Amino acid sequence: MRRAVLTGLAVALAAGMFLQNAVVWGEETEAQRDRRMAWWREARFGMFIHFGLYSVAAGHWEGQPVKGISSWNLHTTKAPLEKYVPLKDQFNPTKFDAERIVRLAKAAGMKYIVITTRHHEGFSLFDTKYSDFDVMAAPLKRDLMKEMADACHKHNMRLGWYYSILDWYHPDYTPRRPGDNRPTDDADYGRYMLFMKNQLRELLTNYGKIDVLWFDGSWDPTFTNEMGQDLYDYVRGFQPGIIINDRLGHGDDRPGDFGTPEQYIPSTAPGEKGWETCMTINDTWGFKSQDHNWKSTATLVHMLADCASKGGNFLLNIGPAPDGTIPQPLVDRLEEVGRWLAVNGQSIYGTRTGPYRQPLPWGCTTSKDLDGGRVRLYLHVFDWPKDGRLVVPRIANAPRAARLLADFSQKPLEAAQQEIDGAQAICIDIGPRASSELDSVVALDIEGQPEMVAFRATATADGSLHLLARDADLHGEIIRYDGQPGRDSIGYWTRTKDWVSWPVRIPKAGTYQVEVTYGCAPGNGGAYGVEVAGEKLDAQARETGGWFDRATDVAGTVDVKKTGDQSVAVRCLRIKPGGHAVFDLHKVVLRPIVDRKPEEQ
Ligand code: FHN
Repeated sequence: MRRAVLTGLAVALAAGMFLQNAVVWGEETEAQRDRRMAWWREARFGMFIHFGLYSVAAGHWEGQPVKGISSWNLHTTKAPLEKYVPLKDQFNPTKFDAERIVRLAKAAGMKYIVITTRHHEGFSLFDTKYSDFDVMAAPLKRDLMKEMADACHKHNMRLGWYYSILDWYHPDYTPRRPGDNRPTDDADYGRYMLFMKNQLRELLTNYGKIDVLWFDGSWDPTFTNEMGQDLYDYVRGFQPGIIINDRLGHGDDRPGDFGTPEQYIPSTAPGEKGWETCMTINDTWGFKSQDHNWKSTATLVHMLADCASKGGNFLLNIGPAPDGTIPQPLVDRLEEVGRWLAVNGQSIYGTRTGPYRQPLPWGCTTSKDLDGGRVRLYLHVFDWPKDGRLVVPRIANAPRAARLLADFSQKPLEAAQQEIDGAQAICIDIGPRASSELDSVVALDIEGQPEMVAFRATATADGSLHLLARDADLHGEIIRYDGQPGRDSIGYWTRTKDWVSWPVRIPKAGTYQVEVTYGCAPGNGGAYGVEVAGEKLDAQARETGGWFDRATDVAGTVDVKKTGDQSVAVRCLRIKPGGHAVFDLHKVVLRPIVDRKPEEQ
């Protein structure tokens, strides 16, 4: 009875609200949007919290461990809904302590929190009038979102709501998940949209200021980009300053203020729109008692710096235990990250991308403008050079000052310009020992905006051209450079649309032998193409025993007709069926075989 009345009321209310809040934000200017997002871009680092009935299941079902991410327990097990729903009668996280969580986020140096108000399972962690499947129907009987909102507002912590479009419980949501055989004859997606709008209105009017709306689960075809735009405008109608992610539909033109790469960091800085990598500390969203695969704190700090070096945010996830406490391995790591940020935070917060589009052999860079026209480059040194000399490659600016952020004596470091590999660079004497086991940051002040010396491979004495992974331009989001000692390779080449290129200066026309050095783990490989000044050849990538067990193949020869400034590209043409990557590329060598007169340019 309660539901029927409420549904009817819901339809009237939401329709009314819809009309009242039918605000179209399309006319927001870029400058207005930048102002709205300024705090978020400055923040760089946030806490993600996944909590729900799946936390009670804790990665198990009927006494057996369940593979995959904990938050997908209901989907993975294909459990009948009538067996899953009673989990709510066990949802009693009496030790859930919002104040403690906010204090932990602050100790970690996090500037905002995004928490699941309702995940795909459909269970609402807030007191909602539009569903009986909520925290008030569980033994806990506490509005956890009210507790989170109060604690965040009290401690001046920005707060975001995670809200799932996908719903495995609501009778009006289609398509059904595997194992859910409920008929769909009466399912009405329009009514489901009203249900979501009613809940979103509750979440945006009952809990004070909300800074982020983090939608998720919009991949089913029943949800359209038009619906996404409708929800985007509806949400901003209640809180105009709110920031909304891009999980509101399909394809590149779906609405949203920022991109959301998940469990990976784009290899090169994505476009203008803001972006935020969300990442788990072990392998699962939501508590999973058997998942102890915790990332090291160094890995987490490197990820944070890598995101900032590409102009992105890092949203790091915790999954509270069934009793509401935070597992100690998470607390330990977050507190250690916070101690690092307490010393090096200026190299993350409020920074923008450094002058390099992808990581350098020793780490990555962020930057900030200083007064008087100088620029501060933050050099995040993950791998301390053994000779104590840090090379900042291909930069023409004069160094003005350099120091280690962690050196409280502020002892100036020797920094000088030097030609390296045929291009101007800055060399800094940073001494024999790293200042941090996590990430040693050198602050290098230069005169003026960075003047980068474009890389261009030139021929060695024998006329050959050596193209190394570290000098390649990467094109694509998944492919990435691995600069760890002994690696210097381009990996994660899992898509045919990702490719690499080098600007080169071809000294002479003629036939060049193309030699490719790569590694390829068992079960992988495929076909790749090399293009030299417009001349193409195709070749096969074979297994070499491992990604870093390298082999050098003669891919073939190309008859180069154009000389001077040209380009060399390597593309993945096909990945071996069953494999997931074509190879890890280390270098390409073009070796001249026969001379020819250069063709008219
Ligand atoms: O299915 C969810 C998953 O459980 C988790 O919430 C992540 C976090 O971004 N989003 C979806 C998977 O992309």
